[in-house]
Amino acid sequence: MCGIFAYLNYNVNRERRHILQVLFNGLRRLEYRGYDSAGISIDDGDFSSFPRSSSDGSLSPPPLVFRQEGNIESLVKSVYQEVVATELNLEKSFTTHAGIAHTRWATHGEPAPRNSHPQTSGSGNDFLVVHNGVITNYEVLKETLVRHGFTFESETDTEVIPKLAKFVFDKANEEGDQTVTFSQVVLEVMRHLEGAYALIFKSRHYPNELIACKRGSPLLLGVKENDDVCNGSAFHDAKFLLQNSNPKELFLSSDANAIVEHTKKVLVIEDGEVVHLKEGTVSILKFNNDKGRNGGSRSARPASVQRALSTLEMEVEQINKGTYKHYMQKEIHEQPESLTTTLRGRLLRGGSWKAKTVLLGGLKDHLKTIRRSRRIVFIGCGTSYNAALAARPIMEELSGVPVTMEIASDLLDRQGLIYREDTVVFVSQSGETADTLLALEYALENGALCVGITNTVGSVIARNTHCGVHINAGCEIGVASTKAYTSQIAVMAMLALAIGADTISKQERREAIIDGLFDLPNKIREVLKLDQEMKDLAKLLIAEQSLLVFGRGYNYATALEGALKVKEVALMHSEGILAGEMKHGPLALVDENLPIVVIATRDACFSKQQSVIQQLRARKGRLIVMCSKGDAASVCPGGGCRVIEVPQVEDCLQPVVNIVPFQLLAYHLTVLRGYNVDQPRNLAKSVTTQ
Ligand code: UD2
Ligand code: GLU
Ligand code: MG
Repeated sequence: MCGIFAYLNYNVNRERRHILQVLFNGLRRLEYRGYDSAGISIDDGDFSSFPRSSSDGSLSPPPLVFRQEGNIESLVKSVYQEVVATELNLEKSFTTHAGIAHTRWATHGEPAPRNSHPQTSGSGNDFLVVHNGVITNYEVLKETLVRHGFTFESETDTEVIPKLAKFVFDKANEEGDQTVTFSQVVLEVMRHLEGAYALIFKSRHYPNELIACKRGSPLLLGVKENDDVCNGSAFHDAKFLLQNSNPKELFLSSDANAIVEHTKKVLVIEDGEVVHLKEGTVSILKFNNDKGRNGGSRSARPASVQRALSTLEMEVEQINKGTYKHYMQKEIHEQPESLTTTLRGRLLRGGSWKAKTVLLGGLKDHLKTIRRSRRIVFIGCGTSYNAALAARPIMEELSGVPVTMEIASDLLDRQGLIYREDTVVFVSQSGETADTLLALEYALENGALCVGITNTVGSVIARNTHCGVHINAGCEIGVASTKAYTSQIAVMAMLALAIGADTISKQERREAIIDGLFDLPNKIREVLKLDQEMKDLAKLLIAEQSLLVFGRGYNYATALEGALKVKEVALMHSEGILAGEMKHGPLALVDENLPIVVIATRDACFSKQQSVIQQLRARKGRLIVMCSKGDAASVCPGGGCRVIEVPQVEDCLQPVVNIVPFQLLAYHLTVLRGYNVDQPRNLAKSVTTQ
């Protein structure tokens, strides 16, 4: 769920101080994902002076483990305090060393040092494990291990893993197999684990080695070879890279963010693979008979696999805040650029500049099937669901196919109906949202055509869908999604254009939308000028308990997403309401105190929204009206309500513009109220557990 980082320097001299810095910086790169505690493990002595020990572990000293509740800086502080107290030598140099680190987002057991990772096999730290995800069968495993004499000190599901590793290792040794390898131990452990996980193992029995494996949760390996010592062409041979014993530094992480500053050469570890880092080589074993992330019997023997490295397309600058105070602020303001990259290469004006079309490379072979489908189903959670909702009207209009909406968890709870004739569109920024992923497995089982819309190339959803579109919004770090939302809507509008591209009668409408898309980045630049105005509004609302947002039609989604932003970062109750439902309940709340935003930009619903405003004013509602430029007088005749004027765009693209003032409002409210903008309380960036 949260973050994993590991650093192995092989035949490269590194002082302990440096190793600690690399591990801490790795954790800082994962910080944005939200976490409640952190921990690391490094070696006490230099393992290279110890031969591989026997099961009693008497030869090599146990690795050191540091764990803290709270933020990374408190871990850093406590580690340096320990260093002083125990006179640990920071200048001590290691030619080879394997260190692991973790940020935890508690699922089992409260945030506390004993529940933080690395979790251990026992007092000698024979096996240490960092884990992202959830082990669903930990209770049975725990019972068995307790029967074999293990005592547990945490409430985590994770603790069974290092203990199981020790159990397997000890058993092999008792049976006289002193040659059992680290990967054999882990493969045996993995056979018993059910659930979703990314794991790194460190062991005093296997000094300077690490094992990484995963099922469901993401994990990458970064490889940095020392160019000075590598010669010529061999260096460029990816397979060779994984197998030579040149000096090198290896990084493992759940997130490319923590790797990109060291190297761009990566291996995206796949489900079921056991990646063994040993003596400068990387070997991979895999179960052939993989039954998917929920486990199941895997009787087949693991086979060794060859994989080539790929190159990360990310730039280090993308993960820095630049001149901004917060990632959320940076990401709001970079929307003209993120939308430009989303649209790049996908809007065509034809040779004559007349035939305007959309080209989505990932979909062109599937459009016929999509057009023939009986239904289009959008599936997402949170902001991604809202983005799909914003695109629903234009999708129905242009495709002529009915579109239904599903919140992923609800579809799974109901085991709702999905048919072979359906096209199911999965929307997820990270491409690893647990509920969306499970809904994908469910839709695949039911034979539907599965389309992904994600921001993360190589993510599980991108890989497991039949086809899809990357939104290319660039790395989004703020937990509250902003630029991914606007890019998702832009992509789904293009999806609607591509699906509907063969209907002559709608050619004019389509061209107007394409023109609108071309101009969208400019319009976003314009609406961003409302920054100060939204800050002023935030000052007015700072002490409010609640904020209602009324929208309808294209902007029903804006009401939901605007309220979600305010809720998730500013920690203020806020509710998005379909204006058509006003008289069926919400109207009872209206008085002169409760602030209400009404979205009344120009579209087919405009006159209905005007009447909503009148009815709210008749009840002395405290109104803030969002309208198209120049419409202040018509939405609020006689004055008396606060007005936010936004540039008008093609109706179906208006949600992209309209959400921006809400993002700014939520941002300023959060800062003014003194809350953490980038890591809102209790939330994580990508929700990889159910
Ligand atoms: C591809 C390249 C892009 C550039 C461009 C040139 C990638 C990732 N993209 O962009 O760098 O070279 O071609 O025309 O190499 N997919 C899924 N599920 C998803 C998302 C994507 O299956 O959730 C598939 C999609 O069907 C396609 C591939 O991934 O086969 C790449 O998708 P894309 O949106 O990046 O494709 P495109 O043509 O815009
Ligand atoms: N389920 C584990 C725990 O609660 C790991 C959580 C995580 O992914 O951070 O400790
Ligand atoms: Mg979200």
